[in-house]
Amino acid sequence: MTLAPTARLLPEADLPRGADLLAEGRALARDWTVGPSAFLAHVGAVSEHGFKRAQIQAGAVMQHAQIGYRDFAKSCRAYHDIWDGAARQGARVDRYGLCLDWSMAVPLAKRAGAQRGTGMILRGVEDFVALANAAPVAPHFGDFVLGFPAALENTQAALAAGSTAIGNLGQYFTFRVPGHDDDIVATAQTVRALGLIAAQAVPVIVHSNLDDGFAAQFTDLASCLGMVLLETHIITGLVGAPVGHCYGHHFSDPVARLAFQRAMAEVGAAPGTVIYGNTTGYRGTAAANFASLSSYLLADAAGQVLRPTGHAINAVPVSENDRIPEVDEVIEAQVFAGRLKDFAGPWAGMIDLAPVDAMAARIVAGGRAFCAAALRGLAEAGVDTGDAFQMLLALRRLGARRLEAAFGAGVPDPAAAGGRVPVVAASILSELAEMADHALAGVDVAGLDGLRVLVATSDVHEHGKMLVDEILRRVGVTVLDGGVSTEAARLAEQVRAVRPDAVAISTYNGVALEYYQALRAAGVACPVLIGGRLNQIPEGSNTSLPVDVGGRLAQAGAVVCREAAELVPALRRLAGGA
Ligand code: B12
Repeated sequence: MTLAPTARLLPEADLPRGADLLAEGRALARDWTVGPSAFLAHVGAVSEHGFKRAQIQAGAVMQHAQIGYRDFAKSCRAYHDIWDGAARQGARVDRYGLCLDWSMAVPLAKRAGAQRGTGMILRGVEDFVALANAAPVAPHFGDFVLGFPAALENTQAALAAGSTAIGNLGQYFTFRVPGHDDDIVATAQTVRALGLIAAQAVPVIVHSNLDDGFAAQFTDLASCLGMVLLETHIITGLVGAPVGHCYGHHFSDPVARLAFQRAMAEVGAAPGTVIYGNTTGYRGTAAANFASLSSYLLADAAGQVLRPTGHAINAVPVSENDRIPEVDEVIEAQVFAGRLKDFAGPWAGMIDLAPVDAMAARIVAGGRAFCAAALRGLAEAGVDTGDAFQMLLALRRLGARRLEAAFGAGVPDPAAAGGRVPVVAASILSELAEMADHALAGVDVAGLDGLRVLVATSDVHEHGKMLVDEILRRVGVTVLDGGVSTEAARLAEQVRAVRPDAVAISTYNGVALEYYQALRAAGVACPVLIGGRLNQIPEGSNTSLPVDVGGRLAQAGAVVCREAAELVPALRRLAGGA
């Protein structure tokens, strides 16, 4: 398959040149350098890149925790107390992924009007510095820095705070910020920030969480590795900075998880930042989630023992699918990880590496084929593959599905979800199919013929939508695609255009009520079903806790669905059935 020519991919006549943007960023390195860091001083390193290399040599497995509360003082306390609490119980937290709010993607000057999610808001450089030095743990500014309109100013602040791992290139490709969706501005600011990073006197890792990016949508793990290679071409080849990859949220099969780690080792994608916890595996109670935690973390720790890639392991607290975890829960998870590492060496002896390495070899071969085909195809379409700006923008505009269909390593098959038979299938599709089976078990599906439902998401989380789409298709309802990260006003336009019988929204970012009200205000009058994470931090509240808004949504007229199993009965009621 070939791509549309650049005329359609990058039609603007006056796009900036990557080299100029990088030079602008480099020039800022006179004033913006890696600041003093409690972590670097403590471990006696000049950057986390060097620290990771030393840990690889020493055979040590590093630990990563994710934090970021709306209340800034609480975030600072957490930064210290998690490190301290874990250390008192014999575990060492090496790095924190700092979870900024999505409003932080908007430049400070315009941030007041930006829509807020549930994450941490830092008011300026002083906040970055105070937070990142609250304990000797490496600050990894991995969310909402690179990839957005505020990329440059957030990178400056992160560097000043002594951070030497900054991201998130994965988010650049897929995350959209309501009202601030100009991809040229986001790309230009990101390339300037990359120039500043590359010009530092010490190596600063450009972090990319593959699962935040296209890995959540690819159907083939070979395509995920292909992205690693493409991003390395851009960041190391064109920008001149080290890149550190993260993966894990969607990797539920331990064999594929380990195979992917060994595939990364094989292509030299090390040191990586973190192997993120398999958060999509958390669907039950704390007790059930402990089983998922043990399964993925053992594979990750054993992987580092067998073939270290410098990725820290990440024990996600078992409360994560309920709410943002509390400090004591993060400590508990870190202590769990510290102890599990003791078993990883002995357990590694139980692993038969032959099938794992056979899978890794297929991922590597497929990933290389994907990368080579993408570079060739982009060049044929007129993209300058030696220009970081053009490469980033072209990949972002193409999106995961078109990229995989055009350049995937699998054999083309129109019946396959990704347009090709995957070389090594990603597990998310089979997991969603199982969830659909579960949701439809014993449910009366009669009487839905002829219904047309417009399905959309308010943010990047699209598995809820994929599940709803799948269930509706199975019961013969016509699915109209309302898109992903669709702003309420845009969805209302679509409702006017296609006149569905109902709208189904999947929402996760803590904006459920606001989003629903905006839809109604924009004139949507048909029934609206809403599911996902139905919570919100109350406006004006300085607490860190989102509250459930299901009751208020129902009062306002929404059809609130806590489970996918409620979808069909709700539609039957709307259609006048039972
Ligand atoms: C996968 C995931 C991601 C992936 C999404 C990939 C993708 N392309 O979809 C990635 C890694 C990209 C991601 C990113 C983020 N995430 Co996230 N993510 C999750 C996770 C692990 C699973 C959510 C999911 O898709 N589940 C699969 C669905 C099918 O199952 P379910 O959620 O149980 O839904 C059930 C029902 O609710 C129902 N359902 C869902 N929708 C609908 C709709 C209708 C109409 C109906 C009938 C039913 C229905 O179907 C399911 C079966 O019953 C959750 C934690 C968790 N374990 O739940 C966090 C979570 C949703 N994420 C969260 C956050 C904060 C983020 C980020 C903001 C983090 C950050 N700072 O970067 C970003 C989002 C940025 C942005 N711009 O929007 C928070 C939300 C916090 C809140 N609202 O309180 C959660 C809860 C994690 C947490 N505890 O902090 N995330």
